[in-house]
Amino acid sequence: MLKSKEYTSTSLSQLGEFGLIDHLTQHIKLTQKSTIKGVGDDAAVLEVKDQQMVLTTDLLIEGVHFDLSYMPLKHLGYKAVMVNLSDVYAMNAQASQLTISIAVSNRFPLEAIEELYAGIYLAANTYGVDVVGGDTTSSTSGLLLSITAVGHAVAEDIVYRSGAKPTDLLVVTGDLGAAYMGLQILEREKEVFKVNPQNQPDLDPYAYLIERQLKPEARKDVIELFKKMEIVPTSMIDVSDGLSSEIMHLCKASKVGAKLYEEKIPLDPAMINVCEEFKLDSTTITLSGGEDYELLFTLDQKDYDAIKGNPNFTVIGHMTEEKEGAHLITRANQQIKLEDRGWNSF
Ligand code: TPS
Repeated sequence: MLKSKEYTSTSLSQLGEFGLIDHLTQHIKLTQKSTIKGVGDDAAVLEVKDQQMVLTTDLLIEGVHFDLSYMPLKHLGYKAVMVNLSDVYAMNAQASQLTISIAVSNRFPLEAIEELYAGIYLAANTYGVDVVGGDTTSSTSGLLLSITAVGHAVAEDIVYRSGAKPTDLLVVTGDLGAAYMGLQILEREKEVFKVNPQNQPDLDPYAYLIERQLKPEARKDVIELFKKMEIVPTSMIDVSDGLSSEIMHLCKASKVGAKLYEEKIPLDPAMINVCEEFKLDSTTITLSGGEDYELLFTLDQKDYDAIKGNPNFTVIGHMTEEKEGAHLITRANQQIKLEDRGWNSF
């Protein structure tokens, strides 16, 4: 029998997800003329004829990213598409095509897989993208779902993580932390919730939070707003791992610092209530919870008038010189160094 190789042990949890990515990509040298930039943004950017194409992929694993005891398969399909579209929108690009690959054990009957795909197709139709391919195979360890999304934009519109300037405003869409608190409720109840089809979150104090966890929406509307308002953020990222690590990514890529004001972080009242119920600090949850799939971006101050008063946007801070580092300014006016303590796969 073939024996697996013995490895000297460096633990992945010591490295962390981003340490592992840096390690595995450190020697990449781009050889294709069509590749605009290397690994490091929400999506890769390629030049195809005169268009810029963006390309991103995400892998979702049962037991790591989702728990089928409360995640209905239709929602899983929908959410898996959102996770990918959010990465395309984070580049300020329009999404156009998807490929869907699944590995599935024979514990799932056809009807279950049909439900998964009903969610995938619902998301694709709602967001105007085509499913154009994929792969289907068997699995001995539950369900694995890998989606690749393709998008496009003209070169001037593409937004990387690296364009923030020291005086730019730091802006976020929507509200934060609700998806994580939805997860806490679902983990507590461990039963299948049905998201209210009539979208009436006030009927149930938890409905909004559960919906944010089970049926997130990617912010295509925001990308369209940018176009209408004729503004292009200087840098952008989606909030999938938590505000803290996303801000750190922008700072690192742009070589700037940041000041984030605790009192400005947008919270839904239901999120605040449930944090109290769970005795959790709402700011900590927004910093490290993740899965909000909102857009975090930096904006030149001259563009402030365009977003002023628009309920989609909240200015939560501003960028600074790199040497000042990234800090949270608390309600008590204390300055706390931001740490990269978001969701980490390892
Ligand atoms: C059962 N979770 C899953 S993916 C993710 C987070 C915070 C962020 C992005 O992941 N366990 C269960 N369900 C969940 N929703 C979570 C954990 C939380 P990646 O960096 O792998 O793309």
